[in-house]
Amino acid sequence: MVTTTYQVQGMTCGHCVSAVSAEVGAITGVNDVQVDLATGRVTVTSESPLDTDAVRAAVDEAGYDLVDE
Ligand SMILES: [Cu+2]
Repeated sequence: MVTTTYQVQGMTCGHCVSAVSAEVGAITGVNDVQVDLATGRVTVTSESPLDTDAVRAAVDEAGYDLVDE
């Protein structure tokens, strides 16, 4: 298992958390998504390292932006 943390911009409420969780959770190989609304931190557990562009696309699909670190 691999755990990766991303920073997502624009989430303001529980609905935002649900949208991001659903989209990122739908990426192949993702087992778990934990979103901290207060900080915008999204912790993703997956079977193997994820393609950042795939995560970015999923976050974008949900309507938010992945922040480059
Ligand atoms: Cu919201």
